[in-house]
Amino acid sequence: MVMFTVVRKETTPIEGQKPGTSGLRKKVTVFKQPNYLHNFVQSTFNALPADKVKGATIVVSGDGRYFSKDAIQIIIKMAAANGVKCVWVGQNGLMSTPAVSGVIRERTGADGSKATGAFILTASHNPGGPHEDFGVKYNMENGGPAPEAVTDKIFANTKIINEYFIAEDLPDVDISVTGVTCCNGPEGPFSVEVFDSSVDYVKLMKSIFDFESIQKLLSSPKFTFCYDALHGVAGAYAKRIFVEELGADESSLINCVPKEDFGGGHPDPNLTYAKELVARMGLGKSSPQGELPEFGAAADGDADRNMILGKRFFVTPSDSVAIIAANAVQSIPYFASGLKGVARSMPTSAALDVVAKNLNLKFFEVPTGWKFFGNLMDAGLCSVCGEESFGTGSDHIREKDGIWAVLAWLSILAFRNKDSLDGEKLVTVEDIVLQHWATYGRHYYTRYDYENVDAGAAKELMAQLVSLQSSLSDVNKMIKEVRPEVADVVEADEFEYKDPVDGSVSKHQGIRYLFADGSRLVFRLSGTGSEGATIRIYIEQYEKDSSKTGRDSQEALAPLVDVALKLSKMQEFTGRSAPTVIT
Ligand code: G16
Repeated sequence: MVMFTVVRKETTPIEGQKPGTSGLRKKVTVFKQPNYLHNFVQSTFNALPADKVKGATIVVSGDGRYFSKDAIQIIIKMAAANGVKCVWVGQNGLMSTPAVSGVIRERTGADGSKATGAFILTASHNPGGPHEDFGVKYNMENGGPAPEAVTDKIFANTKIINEYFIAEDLPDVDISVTGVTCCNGPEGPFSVEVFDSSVDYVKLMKSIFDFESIQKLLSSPKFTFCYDALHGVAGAYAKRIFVEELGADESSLINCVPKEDFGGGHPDPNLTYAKELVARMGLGKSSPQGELPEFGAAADGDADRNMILGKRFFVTPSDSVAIIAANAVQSIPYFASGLKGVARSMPTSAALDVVAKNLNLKFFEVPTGWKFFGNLMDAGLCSVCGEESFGTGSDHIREKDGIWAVLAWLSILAFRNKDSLDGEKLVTVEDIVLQHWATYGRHYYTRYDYENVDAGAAKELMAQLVSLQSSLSDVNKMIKEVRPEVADVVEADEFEYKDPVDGSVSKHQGIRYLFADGSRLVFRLSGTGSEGATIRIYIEQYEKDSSKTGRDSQEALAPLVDVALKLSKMQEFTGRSAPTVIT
């Protein structure tokens, strides 16, 4: 058996290792700097309780982006040197973020152990490759992202670190084949188990959804389907689930081979970056040849995000979570006994609020960041949650789950069509959304992103928006100058959240302007970029009158957009005359 020794290496703090909304995300060139990854990993080990490291089992895997394979070997060696007993790795280093969460919660190792946490190597929807992004985040024993108390501690540790530990003489583990590699170190046995995580994930999905009814839908000649993994890790699960388990045609899958650089694309499932799917679904500029698929969906790099499309129809993520919540009990066996509650992030539209009110469900509004949902779920307060940023999920794990969201929609479609599969016409995605609006009203919604803006300018813009909040009469005067038809602002603040479970308080979670007619403008700086700053403007307007819910959303929201640009002085501060992405 291989023996290894532990080496103590001296190091010095490296600036800028503050985890963002979801882990530390930087350019690969930054991560490759001497000791950069080592410092962050050691700072993480030092931030955890000793028993979650010494003698523990941890998961190390990710979306397979460039630099993952090197990073996995480094983390295995550092784990061994820090007294971890076993490291679980997905075959070829691949494991989607939701699959990692499921593995932590559900899997039992060959030696009967359970994992206490995971290093997830991903920068999510950011591009990959030698000059693009890499990322590391740590998930806890509940399967969810480390809470702020832990990420703050990790950051504090990065500022004082002076040593790290590594088993330099431990040979690289072949992560391309499944199996267990055992070795011995100064503190006893250490092993690395490589396995195919799609087996565990399929089992989990089968315990939630009625695969038989989805299979019936997919086998109907009237139902056509298209899934785009944008060359992210979702591809590793899509074939197993959609083709092998549910009988979809292999041609339904596009870009489903995971690639280190996502095929040179931007693995972000939105109308701008999921170009091929958008064109296939008839939402592009030119009309595609032949019949359009009935249902389309895309995932991001680490497969926790999703975009849902119908034929020539886009479902906003805010509507998607509301529709899933409204239909979950009838359509998805996992929820048959009812929902414990629902939750959304603050900038997400209030479509879910209306469902919660109508169905008399507990409802929570949390800051942006999936970690905030975890506490609610652990306390049994929330079953379904979602975010405007293409994240939807449930308490089956503690991450958002892209494939789960697709299966949820397929379940709703299967339920709605259970008696019409042989009939004339299927109930479509668009039908379901229109019926939803007719029942609950429509929240017109759009998000404007200004990417890679000068960080100083972005800060000044935000500070200006905060100072403006001290005089609503000035604000309303400015609004009347640009768009007299827009309602008055009646309240303006910075969103602050007190976690109802542990009482922790998160401040400065977005600047809000709330209007008399229920419309909202929200301004935030993204916490997931790797360079410069990204300013997000979230624009929302509620329409209850069902004769007015069919407008084009950009047209309906144009007055509020003008107001947002005026209040923020966007062009003045950033020099930008248009956003980088509109969703
Ligand atoms: C992460 C978080 C989400 C958040 C999203 C965007 O997702 O888990 O909760 O909504 O970032 O955050 P921001 O607006 O700060 O960029 P992911 O998919 O990037 O891990």
